[in-house]
Amino acid sequence: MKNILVIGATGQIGSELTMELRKRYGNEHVVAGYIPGAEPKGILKDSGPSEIVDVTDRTSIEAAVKKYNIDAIYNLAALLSVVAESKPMMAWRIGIDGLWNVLEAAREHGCAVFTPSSIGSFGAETPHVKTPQDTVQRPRTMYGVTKVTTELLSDYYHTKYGVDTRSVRFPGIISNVTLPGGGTTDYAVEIYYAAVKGEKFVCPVKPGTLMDMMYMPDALNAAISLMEADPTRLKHRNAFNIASMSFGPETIYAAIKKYVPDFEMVYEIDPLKQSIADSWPDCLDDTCARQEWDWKPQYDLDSMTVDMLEKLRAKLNK
Ligand code: AKB
Repeated sequence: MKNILVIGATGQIGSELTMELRKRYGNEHVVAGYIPGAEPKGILKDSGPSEIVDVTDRTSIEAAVKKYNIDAIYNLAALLSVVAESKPMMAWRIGIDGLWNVLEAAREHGCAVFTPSSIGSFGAETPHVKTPQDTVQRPRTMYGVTKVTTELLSDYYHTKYGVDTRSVRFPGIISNVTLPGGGTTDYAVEIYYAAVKGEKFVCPVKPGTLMDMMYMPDALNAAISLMEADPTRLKHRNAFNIASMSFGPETIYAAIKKYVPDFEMVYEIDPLKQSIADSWPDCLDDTCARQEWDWKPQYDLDSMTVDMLEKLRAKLNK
């Protein structure tokens, strides 16, 4: 990979992925693609090139690809699961019409493409414990529908046109830089902010609601390692199960309380979030990722909690 375009570079994953890619490949080789209203700021803006790239506008993608001689695209434009339920057509337009634009630009200009899938690509009929790599995918959310379609369309472009498409199924991503917006797993980020601010946390899902989660450094490493993996070893492409930790709200609360003893949490269930969470797996089996490209996470719940609390205390001056 020589020149990389990140579409959605100011979002939760994009803002940190862009910086990590710049660290690894050189600042000038990684272009931050953003839409008006979500301009890059601070170090993200100052450390390298940025360009308006709207995933729903193919000409803006092609212009950036040509201008910077791009050979790999990380396509992170998407609406998260909860917000996609209130804007299903927009979720499709960004997730799928947008993906089509990216894949066409990639086909024409010889780019590799990473477009994340999610644990949301599974549904109620999927085996929930140690969910296999290849299994039932019948989600009933618009987010899930777009993620399954993302996987299929990306595989189609690989087999039909030879476009080098690769992807992982991200769990809930926990980070301390940019907040997620409108996901089912957002509570696992918000709980840390509440703990550091000294606020009582109101949890939107019931105790015992297990979902896969991952600390941002492992998520970034997964995306970049997969894109660098030897293609001859890849039996799968779109998309690999990856996993590092799975917990319910009572477990993350206990992990935080160990370091913030007077932290309090109450439950106020959000029926939409609860029903989406109930339809998702408890924990994925990531054997194929481990075998085909040596996936190995670094963080568990405790080491993530220590790091999150330290980083957020510094960020929030607490
Ligand atoms: C969401 O909750 O919508 C996302 C996801 C798990 O894909 N964080």
